[in-house]
Amino acid sequence: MNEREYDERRLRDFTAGRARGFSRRDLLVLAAAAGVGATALPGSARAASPIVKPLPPALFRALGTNAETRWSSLKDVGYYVPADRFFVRNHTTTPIIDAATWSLSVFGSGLRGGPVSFSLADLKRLPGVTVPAAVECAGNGRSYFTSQQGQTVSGTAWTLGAVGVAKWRGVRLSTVLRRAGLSRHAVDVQPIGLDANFVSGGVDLGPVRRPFPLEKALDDVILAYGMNGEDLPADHGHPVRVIVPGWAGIASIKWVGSIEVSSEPLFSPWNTQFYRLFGDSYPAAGQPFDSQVVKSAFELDAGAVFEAGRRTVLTGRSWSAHGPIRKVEVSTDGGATWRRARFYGATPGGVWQRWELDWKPGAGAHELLARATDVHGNTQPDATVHNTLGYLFDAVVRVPVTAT
Ligand SMILES: Nc1nc2c(c(=O)[nH]1)N[C@H]1C(S)=C(S)[C@@H](COP(=O)(O)O)O[C@H]1N2
Ligand SMILES: [Mo]
Repeated sequence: MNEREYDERRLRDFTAGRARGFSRRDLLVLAAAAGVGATALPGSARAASPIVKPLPPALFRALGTNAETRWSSLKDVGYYVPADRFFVRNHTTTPIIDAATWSLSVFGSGLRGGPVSFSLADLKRLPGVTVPAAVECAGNGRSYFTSQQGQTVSGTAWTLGAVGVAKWRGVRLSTVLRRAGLSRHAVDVQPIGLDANFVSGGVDLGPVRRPFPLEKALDDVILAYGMNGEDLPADHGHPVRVIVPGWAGIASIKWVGSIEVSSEPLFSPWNTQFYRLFGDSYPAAGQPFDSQVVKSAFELDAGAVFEAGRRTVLTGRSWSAHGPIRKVEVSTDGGATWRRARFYGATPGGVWQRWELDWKPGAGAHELLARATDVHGNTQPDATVHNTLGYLFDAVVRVPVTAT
């Protein structure tokens, strides 16, 4: 089952009042109780800054509690994005969690018995897997709704730096759920973060959490304790996070402390209020969304300056949640003419494709465009249909550069 089918089924349940965990009534009650503050969580101290790692301007653009990777910092970097430049998307603040005392509680009506707890050592004793996967914010590229399409959207004004591919080390969620004693009646799984509750418009929405179906949980989801051969860093979910390959980044809950396994559908504000397409082109209750869309980025920053008349090599990457990239076309003249980019490098897991193109710019202003197509024929349009929360911007991005 894909994310869209699942979301659509659950939306019908939710609007029909068949919601446990977070119903429409809960939403109204919460809205009425505006002003409730964030609840302190035991065992997780807040750091002074929302992000623990250094954010040098050569590697990141800081955006409130978040930071996006500068694409120029990925030039000459391998397939995987090193942790020192991997984007951070925090609803609140990175919590500092002691791995020695941390434990994961698996609980709920979808288990045969009561809650089962796992220490980090318990998880590391189970068979391990290493999985190349992207984490990409569903709002990646959001700022282009405004700058390219003149539309109003709300949310973090990412350019294209809210994506990264890493080699995640961990244990399959299926292994952990089976150990915990999965019942035949289990349908939904919802990991819950240990970071502070998220408060939106004065309403305490509780801990960051989002459900997915058991089918996905048993397919390719992992509980990761390693990233690119190191322990998971604080900002990316230390000691353990969920990785849900191909799904919107919000599914990959960081600092996971518990996982509910339910015999009934589960809901959270992160699949009813957020991470849904709202706007003139969509149903009033919002349209659930599928996995991430096709995107391309040059490994440079807007406004980059080249030497006029000198041959250079433009590089970039393209990716699609639906499968490997088949071709990438690049324009250096604002979309008037297109050339096929050359692919290079290994592509473990087919998560993204690196490419390059020779270019000898004349003096003056130029506009660079890259358009990818995946093996299923999904490609990038000239414009993305507007949605108010600015998700899933898949249109071709126009990058201004100059040569002098
Ligand atoms: N507990 C928790 N998990 C979370 C989040 C969060 O704020 N809290 N943000 C989510 C979102 S919206 C995204 S896009 C990814 C970002 O992962 P990263 O910060 O490791 O890049 O984490 C997801 N998991
Ligand atoms: Mo996100």
